[in-house]
Amino acid sequence: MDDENGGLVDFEAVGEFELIEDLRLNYQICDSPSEIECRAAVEPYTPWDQTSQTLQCHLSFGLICFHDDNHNLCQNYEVRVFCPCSVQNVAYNDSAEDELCIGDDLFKVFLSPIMMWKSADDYCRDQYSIDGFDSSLAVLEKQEVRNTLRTFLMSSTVYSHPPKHGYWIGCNDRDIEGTFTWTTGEAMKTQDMVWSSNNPNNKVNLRCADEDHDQDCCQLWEYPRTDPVFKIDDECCTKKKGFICEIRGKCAN
Ligand SMILES: [Ca+2]
Ligand SMILES: [Ca+2]
Ligand SMILES: [Ca+2]
Repeated sequence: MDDENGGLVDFEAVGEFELIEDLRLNYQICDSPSEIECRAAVEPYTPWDQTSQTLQCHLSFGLICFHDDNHNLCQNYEVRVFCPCSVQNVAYNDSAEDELCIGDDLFKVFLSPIMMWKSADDYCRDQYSIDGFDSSLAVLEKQEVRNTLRTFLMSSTVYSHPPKHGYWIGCNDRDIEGTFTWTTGEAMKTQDMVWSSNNPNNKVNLRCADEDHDQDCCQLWEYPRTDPVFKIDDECCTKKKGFICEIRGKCAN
């Protein structure tokens, strides 16, 4: 529930909610989980009941934190549930990925591990800039690339509903607000149709840990949630998401 368009009720204004019944909409969770773990995203090694905040964490409902109980701001919390061994418990393993060639370039789509934008770009460069190939988070300047990737995501039951509701791709406006550039350094041409409606909106959210708390990094966004079309959206760079790497020239010949 940490996305920007939560629904009809603005739950974010009231608190932080990670309800199991809501998580079931996007994650495969067994019918009878045996255990739950809650933790603050910024303090992952502190047990939830030893943080300075007042919240509830229970297997019967998930996690509830009201801003009113916490000086008007709950931290961002994460939950996970455990299932008995005989039951498949999670949909995403440590490196759920698929890949496809578009033209000469190879695109690798990662559901997990989820990472912040910069870490994801570093990962693409570190893992795949070998044998003379150049790699980074994916550049979607070409319409053919954009639409092939969107069609791939939309047509897959698993990839159409990624954890954290989007995939990092290789553009941002961190240097000059409102001017987006690709990871290759080339400018992103202004084409309204490539953006999700009402975006880029540079939405400010105090829970975004970035400087200015605004939105400077690009994702292919799972929106609308029921039938996502994966257009481009600007998002808080320090959120952790799946991502798409591009290895340029890998598919030539
Ligand atoms: Ca900014
Ligand atoms: Ca921005
Ligand atoms: Ca946005």
